[in-house]
Amino acid sequence: MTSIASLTRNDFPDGFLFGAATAAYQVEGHKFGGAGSCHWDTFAATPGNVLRAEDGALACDQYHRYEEDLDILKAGNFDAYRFSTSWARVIPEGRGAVNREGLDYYDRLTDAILERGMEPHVTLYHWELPSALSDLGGWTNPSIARWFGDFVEVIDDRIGDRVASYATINEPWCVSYLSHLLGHHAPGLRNIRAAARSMHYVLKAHAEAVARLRGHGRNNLGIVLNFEHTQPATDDPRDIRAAATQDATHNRWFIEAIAKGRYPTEALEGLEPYLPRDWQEDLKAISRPIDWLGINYYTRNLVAHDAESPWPSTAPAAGHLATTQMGWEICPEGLEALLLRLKESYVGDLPMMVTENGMAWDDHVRNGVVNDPERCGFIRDHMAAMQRAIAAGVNLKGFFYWSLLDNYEWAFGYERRFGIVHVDFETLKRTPKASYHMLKALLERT
Ligand code: IFM
Repeated sequence: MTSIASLTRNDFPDGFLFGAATAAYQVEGHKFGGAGSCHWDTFAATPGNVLRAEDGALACDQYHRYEEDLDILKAGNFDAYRFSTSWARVIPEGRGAVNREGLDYYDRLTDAILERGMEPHVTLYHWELPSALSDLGGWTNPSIARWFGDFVEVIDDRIGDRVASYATINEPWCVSYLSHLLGHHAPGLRNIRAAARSMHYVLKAHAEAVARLRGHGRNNLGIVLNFEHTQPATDDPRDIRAAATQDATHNRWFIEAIAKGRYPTEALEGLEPYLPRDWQEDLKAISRPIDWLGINYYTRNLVAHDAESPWPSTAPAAGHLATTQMGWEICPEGLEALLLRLKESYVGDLPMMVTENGMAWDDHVRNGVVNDPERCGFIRDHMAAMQRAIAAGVNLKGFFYWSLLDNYEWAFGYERRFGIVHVDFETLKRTPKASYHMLKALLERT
């Protein structure tokens, strides 16, 4: 196998796709183009939720600067752009009237990607729920599946003829558990009943989207799940059990429902009392076949038992690995293990793509350049991990770096920089970082 330092595009299978990803609210500039209020606007406006109460009103202004961003991506020798469509931009009230300007934007963006010889990979929901739907309970309302299906059809009617792949939902764990039990993301609830319901309804919404898009004849449908490498903090059986519980709620809940039509017992232990009545009846639809699986992977998590806390009685424990600006441990071996686990236990030879992987760092422009050797190493190490998984038989078809641009990192505002392209949030000037130039060289076709 090639050494990490000399990896190139040629070390991956023919047709392996290299791209970069962003998401609507994080880059577009939500105040432009007639978008409606979304639950991140109000979450950010609530004291204490978001660093400096920053929101996505301006973000990177990709709404006006998408051509510049796509030129940068193309010049970096990338094959594909992963972007998301904002529900609140396209249907400002969540249901009913469509904002033509919003749809026109995604139409222009899709064409601009294709004109540059790249592939558009679309995520239909990446978190900007229209406030009008949030008022009705958002992801805890059983009707959300139907509302989402209607939105998805509006998008597909306009750009579906040119989309390379669709992901229905980005990171259902974040949409539900992180946002309704841990309260870190909009709508900021800390309520186990809301969490259990949203964990079920987000999967129903996924299933509804798959059904509607199949009805339109689409065969490029997937979902993007976020996984961590979960390990017990010690050999103590209580820590081992805590890690198994966290693995079940974080890593297994969504893939097990989709791939096997069931929820893990270790998660049902705490969540079943709060699931909606007759939840079992939905699992057949939830497990209807998809065409590919998207994997977001960033870190390992050590888990300890917390006797003070009610179920799931887990607490994070400190590890010894190097960390990113997010405090996340860097663990490429976890990605390799995850890809093998998914193949062996869940999806077999179903095509998979790493739809997000990357790191935040406190990057600065100095003398017109940004040196980010830590990120260069991170990318190479994770590429080597993917390569090992491919050599072991994993049907991995692509890799998208998160993110093309520094952008709105949710509760951390604009402080955490994940981009391979630096953004000055005063002037919005883009400066490709050393990691961008490294990838450009690595991806050059020879
Ligand atoms: O910025 C986020 C993205 O929106 C979803 N996946 C994780 C990224 C880094 O936290």
